[in-house]
Amino acid sequence: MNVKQYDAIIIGAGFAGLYMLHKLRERGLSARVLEAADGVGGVWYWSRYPGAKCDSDSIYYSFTFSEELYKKWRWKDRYASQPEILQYLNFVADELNLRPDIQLKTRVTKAKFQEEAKQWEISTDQGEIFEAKYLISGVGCLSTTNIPPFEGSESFKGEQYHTGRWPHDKVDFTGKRVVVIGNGSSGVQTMQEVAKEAKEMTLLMRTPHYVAEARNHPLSKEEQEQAINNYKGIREAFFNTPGGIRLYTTGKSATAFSAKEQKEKLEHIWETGGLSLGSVFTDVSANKEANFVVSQFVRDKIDEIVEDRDTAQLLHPNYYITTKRLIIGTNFYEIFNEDHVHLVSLKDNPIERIVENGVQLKNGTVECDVIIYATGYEAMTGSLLKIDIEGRNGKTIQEKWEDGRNVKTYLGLMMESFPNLFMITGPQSPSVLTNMPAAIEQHVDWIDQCIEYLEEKGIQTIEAQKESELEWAKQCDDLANQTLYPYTNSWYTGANIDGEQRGFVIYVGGLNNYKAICDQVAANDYEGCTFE
Ligand code: N01
Repeated sequence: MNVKQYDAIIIGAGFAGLYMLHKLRERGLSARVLEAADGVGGVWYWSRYPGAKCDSDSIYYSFTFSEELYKKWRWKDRYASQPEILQYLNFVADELNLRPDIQLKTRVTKAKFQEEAKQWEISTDQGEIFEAKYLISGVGCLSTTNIPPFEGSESFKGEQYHTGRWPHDKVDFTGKRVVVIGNGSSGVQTMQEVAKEAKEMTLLMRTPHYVAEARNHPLSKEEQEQAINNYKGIREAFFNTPGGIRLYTTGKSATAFSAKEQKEKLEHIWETGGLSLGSVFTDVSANKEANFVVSQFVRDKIDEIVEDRDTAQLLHPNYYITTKRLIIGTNFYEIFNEDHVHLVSLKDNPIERIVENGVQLKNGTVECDVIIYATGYEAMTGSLLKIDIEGRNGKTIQEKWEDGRNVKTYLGLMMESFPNLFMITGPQSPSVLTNMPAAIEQHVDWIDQCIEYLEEKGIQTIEAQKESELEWAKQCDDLANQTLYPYTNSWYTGANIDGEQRGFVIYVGGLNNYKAICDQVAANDYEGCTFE
């Protein structure tokens, strides 16, 4: 078999893979991106559901590593829609002339570390074999879709879609009865659009969630120019804020304000829109009292907006706000005032099976023509675990992480027994708690500098030490335990899949602090790692 040799193989052509490729090529290394889809874009290639948008302000949802590149692009709206983000990533691929080194329609199925040659052998679903010194994962945190194993789904006579694998052609809901399962970010955005067309729309809701107002709007020419002129400020926010983005904050604990002042601050955020309900007070995610103030504010808003008292009550979330990803929507709660929109709580009336004409619940069947699964992802670890990755001594990543139940990494970047394997925004890094392009740039820059170090010193492999993994896991746990996050079952903990807590696999200390730690590790000659 013809084995293709590269310095580095990068998995995935989303934000992460594109920037990694650019950096390694600038360094003079031969690198190839292998991408399963037939276009670049990563999650933004697949998530084409109606209304799909990013909830980071678009002016921050861009690469900042190149001032020239940043200044060449103009975002149309405050929150960029999926087609626009896909357009942006295609623009980046063209501007940086990345396409010659991106191989589409190629899924990596297996990667095996070869002890003697000290390199990775990578196999694809196209029957190809690649060999490379470095293997870099840009598979993303939210790319492997979760479709709950409801019995009978094959018997359904209508149409079925998952938000994360939406067809390229428009789906027409006119005159149809639509059931939506799931009300996370994807479900909320989808429902706002589907409700405009469908004859009937029913949400089957397992957990009510907090939905803040987005206040999306087209960016004026002045706003676009302001962003361009503020390039340095935006880049500065990437690496000097906890979330890689400037959000509104009072800089004080909720307890520093009277009840009236708290309400005024929260009203201001509701009116200006966005994710700042989580940042308005410094202790929303850490202090139960502060958290209650903000969560009660949203429950009160629901009561103000939703006319039917029972429906409003069912929509009341009761977990600590921000411990599941805060959702932003546009007049989301308002749709439940429309006669053709229905809400069914699954709490005491769970889904039993899918039948040929709808979804059978404990208390009866909801008949429909279309089922939309907005049921999320096997988050954080799912996409890596799907690849058969074998490190030293035949040890697989599934074994190392006990099928995702006991994740062990160093800085979320590397693993013991898996030399020269780097993860961009891997588990135990800040990743999904940040503006993703910021986290991605930080990781790619760090990996690139690490590779420079190895190449300059003629080192063949770098690998995390077991002890550094244990210490890192403890540091992540200790930080998480100072917050309210571990109190809630969510995709942050893996509990969205089977209800089983698997541990909190995100570094919650903020991207700014995390970057300082990573930089220190590099400055100390990659302490915590071993070399060969
Ligand atoms: O997925 P989710 P998502 N029976 O996991 C329900 C990013 N994103 O695709 O809460 C019934 O949040 C589940 O119920 P519960 C963003 O980071 C960003 O919406 O587990 N219901 C929940 O309601 C986001 O957080 C953007 O009880 C079931 C829903 O399905 C992340 O992606 C847009 C079920 C899943 O919600 C994931 O969002 C879209 C079952 N068996 C996505 N299993 C923006 O930038 C699951 N559910 C705006």
